[in-house]
Amino acid sequence: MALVEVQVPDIGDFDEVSVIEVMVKPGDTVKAEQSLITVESDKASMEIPSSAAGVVKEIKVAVGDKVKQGSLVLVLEGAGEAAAPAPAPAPAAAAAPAPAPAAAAPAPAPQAPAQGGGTVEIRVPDIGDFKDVAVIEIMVKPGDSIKLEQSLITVESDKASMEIPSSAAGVLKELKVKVGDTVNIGDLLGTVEASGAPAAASPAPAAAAPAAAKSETAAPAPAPAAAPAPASAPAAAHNPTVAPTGALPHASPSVRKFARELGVPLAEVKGSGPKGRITQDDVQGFTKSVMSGAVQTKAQAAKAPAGGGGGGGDGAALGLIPWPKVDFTKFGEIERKPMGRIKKISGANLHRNWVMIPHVTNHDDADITDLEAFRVSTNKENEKSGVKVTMLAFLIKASVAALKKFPEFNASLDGDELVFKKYFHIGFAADTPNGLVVPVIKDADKKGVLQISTEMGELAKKARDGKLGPADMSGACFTISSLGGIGGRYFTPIINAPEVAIMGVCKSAIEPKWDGKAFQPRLMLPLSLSWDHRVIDGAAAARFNAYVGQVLADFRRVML
Ligand code: CAO
Repeated sequence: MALVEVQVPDIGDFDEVSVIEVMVKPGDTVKAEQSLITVESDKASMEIPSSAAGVVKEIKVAVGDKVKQGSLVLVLEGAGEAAAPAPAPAPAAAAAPAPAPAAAAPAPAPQAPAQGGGTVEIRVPDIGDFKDVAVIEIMVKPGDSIKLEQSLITVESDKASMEIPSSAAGVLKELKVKVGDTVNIGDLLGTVEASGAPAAASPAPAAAAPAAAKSETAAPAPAPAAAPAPASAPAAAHNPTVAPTGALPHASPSVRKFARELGVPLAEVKGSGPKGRITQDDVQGFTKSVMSGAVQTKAQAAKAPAGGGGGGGDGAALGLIPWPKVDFTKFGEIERKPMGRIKKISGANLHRNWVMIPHVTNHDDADITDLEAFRVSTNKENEKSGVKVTMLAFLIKASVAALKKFPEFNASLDGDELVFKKYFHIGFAADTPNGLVVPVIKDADKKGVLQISTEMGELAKKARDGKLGPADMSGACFTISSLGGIGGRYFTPIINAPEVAIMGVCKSAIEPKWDGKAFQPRLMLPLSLSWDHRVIDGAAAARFNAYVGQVLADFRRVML
């Protein structure tokens, strides 16, 4: 198989440019003219296309390397097809240097009147084969003193962006373009009251940029003189490009360079410019926010302790506004205490679950009049044994019955698969002095209410004493969070991932219920079922809740 070396073609007047992105890897099949790497100078960036088709055998450059015309980019194997356009960039550019290099680095169009001062027209220089490029950024305003080659505007096509430099030094008198305009070679950008210096400086850009050299005689409209040239073939080799392609942030090369110098992760900066383009001000603003602690970079957030370090860190990663920083002492006396270990751990888990699971909560009521009477009489009978049965134990049994009837509630999401569990371990939220923990009653389907009550008592004590081990708290299929002993009507419990539902229970109360003839005082238990809408449908959730209610209303159903 033939091996083909792909080199950096003629990239204009750039001596050495940095590789900022490598777009292919060994083994990739590339087409002729497919972009391989992105290189960047301080004024422009461009994608370097492949001169042939084939399979990438070896990559000879890495991000950060400096390359120039002729540098070896990679070696292709089995190249056969369409090799013709490949070397084109270099020789073509050599033959007619004007078009392509200009696209890479727009050369200041020489302006005859610049000699010795006077008003100089600044026009769009040769920008390769790009037509109707949009002005996306204006970097100067009338009255500004500008230097020769200072960037005036940034233009952008769908593939490329570049800064257009001034062809003269002086004071900007007039600006003829605005953001959103489209421009072409030779279009008037503005006028400069030349300071006189450009006369001497003039030859510099000419020497630096072949485009300028070519049009030395053209006085008022030098750039259009070069216009026919861009139609020539090598343009593909000279796509100065930025954000719209690949994964690069939407910013001009100089802004990217600025961000790199400061170590700012540009991908995390929100652009305020057109189409979300990141400006130098955005980079500065981001830097200030990070320095003041109002914003964390993703790298900082990754290093921060679980829980998001005060609530602000994760917000930045989610693109949210910073967490409010308040000096509470301004309003009164305060005391600071570190968050406890359990609070930090449970907080981080709750936060993740709340953000990642699309929760819906259904509220319902269960008539537990008869069950409560049974519970009270059972407790009376068992007074001597010391085992006290609470409503929660019945709820655990009722939940098992509902999980059996609705298996998707006894499942977990694992990628594109649902894991259905054939076991029935039920967690219950327990309030402890140190925070919330969830011990688990294992195999609740195989245990009676008395045994469940006994185990719950033991686990709750262990929880309060801070003695629960990991085994006591793992393996739950479904969780019940009961605030019934405390109060409240309904709430929206957060699902304990990777479970897909949780039952919240509040305090029962006697309510008048219509039996068809009269209102009857019934003991009603409020149920709040939160469920993962990725796994469970609303109708199933309503049925599940109703079924739990039916079981609690007539506990004989548990045996069904
Ligand atoms: N309605 C009315 N009264 C209720 C009730 C309900 N739904 N649930 C319990 N009660 C009563 C009990 O009957 C008991 O009364 P008596 O002392 O007169 O018999 C009293 O409230 C206290 O019950 P308890 O709370 O000790 O027992 P429990 O089995 O209901 O709960 C436990 C045990 C460990 C779950 C509980 O102590 C607890 O920690 N609850 C808080 C859970 C929590 O924080 N959840 C929120 C998590 S955030 O999502």
